[in-house]
Amino acid sequence: MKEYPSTHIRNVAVVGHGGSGKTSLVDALAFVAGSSKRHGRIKDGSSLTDYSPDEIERGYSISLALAYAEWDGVKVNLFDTPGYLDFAGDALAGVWAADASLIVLGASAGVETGTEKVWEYSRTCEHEAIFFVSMMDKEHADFAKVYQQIRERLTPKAIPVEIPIGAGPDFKGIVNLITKTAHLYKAGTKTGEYDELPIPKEVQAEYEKYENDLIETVASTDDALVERYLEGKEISHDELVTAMRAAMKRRELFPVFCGAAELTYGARALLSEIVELVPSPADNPPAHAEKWGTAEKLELKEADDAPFSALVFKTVSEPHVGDVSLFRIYSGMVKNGQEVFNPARSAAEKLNHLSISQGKDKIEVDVLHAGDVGVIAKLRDTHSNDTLATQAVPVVLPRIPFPEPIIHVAVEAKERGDEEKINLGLAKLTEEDPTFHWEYNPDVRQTWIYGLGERHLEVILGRLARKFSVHATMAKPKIPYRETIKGKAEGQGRHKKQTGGRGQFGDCWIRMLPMPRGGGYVFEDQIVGGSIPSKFIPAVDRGIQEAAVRGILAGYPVVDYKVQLFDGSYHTVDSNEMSFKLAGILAFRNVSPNCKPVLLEPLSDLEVMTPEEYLGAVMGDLNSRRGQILGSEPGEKQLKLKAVVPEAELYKYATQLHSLTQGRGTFRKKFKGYAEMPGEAAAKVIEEYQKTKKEKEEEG
Ligand SMILES: Nc1nc2c(ncn2[C@@H]2O[C@H](COP(=O)(O)OP(=O)(O)O)[C@@H](O)[C@H]2O)c(=O)[nH]1
Ligand SMILES: [Mg+2]
Repeated sequence: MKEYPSTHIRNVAVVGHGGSGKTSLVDALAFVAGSSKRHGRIKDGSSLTDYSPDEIERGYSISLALAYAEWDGVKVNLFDTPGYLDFAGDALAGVWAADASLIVLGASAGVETGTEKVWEYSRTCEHEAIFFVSMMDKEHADFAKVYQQIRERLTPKAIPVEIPIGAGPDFKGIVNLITKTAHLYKAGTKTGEYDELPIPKEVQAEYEKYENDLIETVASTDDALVERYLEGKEISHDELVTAMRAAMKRRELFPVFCGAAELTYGARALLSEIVELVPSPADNPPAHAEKWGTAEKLELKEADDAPFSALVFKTVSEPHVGDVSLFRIYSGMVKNGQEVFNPARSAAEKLNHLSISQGKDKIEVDVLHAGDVGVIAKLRDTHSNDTLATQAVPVVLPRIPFPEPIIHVAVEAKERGDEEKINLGLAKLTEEDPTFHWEYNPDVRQTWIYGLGERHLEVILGRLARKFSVHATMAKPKIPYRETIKGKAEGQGRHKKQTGGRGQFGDCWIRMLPMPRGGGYVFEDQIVGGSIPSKFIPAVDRGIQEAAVRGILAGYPVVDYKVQLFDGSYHTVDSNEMSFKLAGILAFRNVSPNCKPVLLEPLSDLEVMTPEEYLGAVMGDLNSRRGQILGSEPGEKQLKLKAVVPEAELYKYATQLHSLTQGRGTFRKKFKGYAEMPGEAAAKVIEEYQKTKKEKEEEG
């Protein structure tokens, strides 16, 4: 493997909606460059970057994967990312760790939800973006339409640099507006070879229009050029490219290219454009880092002579290898076998078998320079989003702001007794996937897993099975209802038992009153004249709390109430703590049903983003989920609808919203608090509880 200095590296994240042709494009780029020896294909499971068993089985990308193409003496690192929102964390990680986004669109599908999402990511990371309209050979391919959609839904600053010759089955080449030449593909070419020709007559008119647009757009980003343009003077190829590079850097211009990746059409031209237009790491401004454990800020030059720093942007577990860390060097260089330091975990790590990745193949290298991307297996204490640095300069880099999980389900062990193993496995999996969380919910005695979508959680359970050999299934999460009281009542709890020798005796009188929501539990000792000796009073309190855990109506913990202990009696010989605790339990059971008990349910604040045309459907659906709509406001491109919805009604909401909005709606959810449950819904929960209770009793 050749050694590539920072100036000869390009880092490009290949992003876009699922099925837009990203993985096929990465394959084509690596293959036509000769860096990958065979042209892998999605169809037969041989693709370069979709190599995990999960991906081959499903036929789409799940994990961020790396490949490279060597072109014109430059190594183009390609980050193939998944398109489905369930795996958006990996798309963000790819965009974050690269220097430019190559946004792939299908020529018939155009801009889709996933395209909007990755566009947002490229904006977050403030780096260059290039559009590639692929699948020009497909039925209904329409370059002009897709370009129009990019302008309307993403950015008016997009501008074609290539246009197709023909479309669908007639797609045969591309015209490059900068070089003013046409590439006509040799039918049946396996490596994207073409004849370079003058502009064919059939696209002459179109060419003139697009070329004019391009020059005008580029010129308008540069004061000196625009003057010359208006005077009608010629603008040279080099001037155009220099101005384009500068405008792309400021995100004032986004070039559009086209082709058909699966046929390798357009792959060679695209590589040349990437090498020419995308900045090398050496062009980047310094990385901002912080000295570990201090507030001291450091600026690290992306150069070999700066202290070493790298971010682990992804951890994957690979069969036969174990955990593999993908990292991007932000400053300094690193040698095979070198010891580095993970400051946040105070761990020294040895970079044995330092490698780069061509899909599943790992190619060992002696050295990696500033800005390059590497892989390393079996780091001991390093996880996704950790920084690797040196003992001498222990810095941490900014962390990737991974999206928060939006859905949760319960998991159940397929085999009894596996619960502990499942929880251990889940804990390990959160280390490799920051968009995945888990917790044990003691209220409902279930393990909950949180993720970005159902597919995401299915994949997690698949990994659990493969990596930890435990099998779990998804179940509906139980709702942690609560109970409370709305009225005031008083009464007695009296425990008396006479068994031969020493008996048991405890007797108390309590009053129960409601507290405001969130007010918690309050116990007031109002005993005067020692009707209960003070040493037994805490026992009454404990008894009440113990009884309250088991509820009044449906077995859920009772919250937000006050108990006043105002009278009682005792026996000098038979009274003890246990008796008074039992008296407390009895008092609670006697009095609480007379205090107008009600069920409380958790509510969530919901923010739904939807295109306006689906607003009616989304609101109707929320109404049927007992949602309270607070209003809607215009967002940047979509409407933002705010509502408060009971958690019990939000099971599988992500799937429903997806189908209501043709995949374009998204939502965020936050726990709001507890509120009284309406009678009808509450009655169902109580009925359910009575039913299971009866079943249990019958079982004995
Ligand atoms: N006709 C045609 N099909 C393509 C092209 N590129 C990809 N495909 C097919 O489209 C599907 C999705 O491609 P893939 O590369 O997995 O898309 P990704 O999800 O964006 O990575 C696969 O079945 C590919 O075989 C293309 O240029 N032309
Ligand atoms: Mg893919």
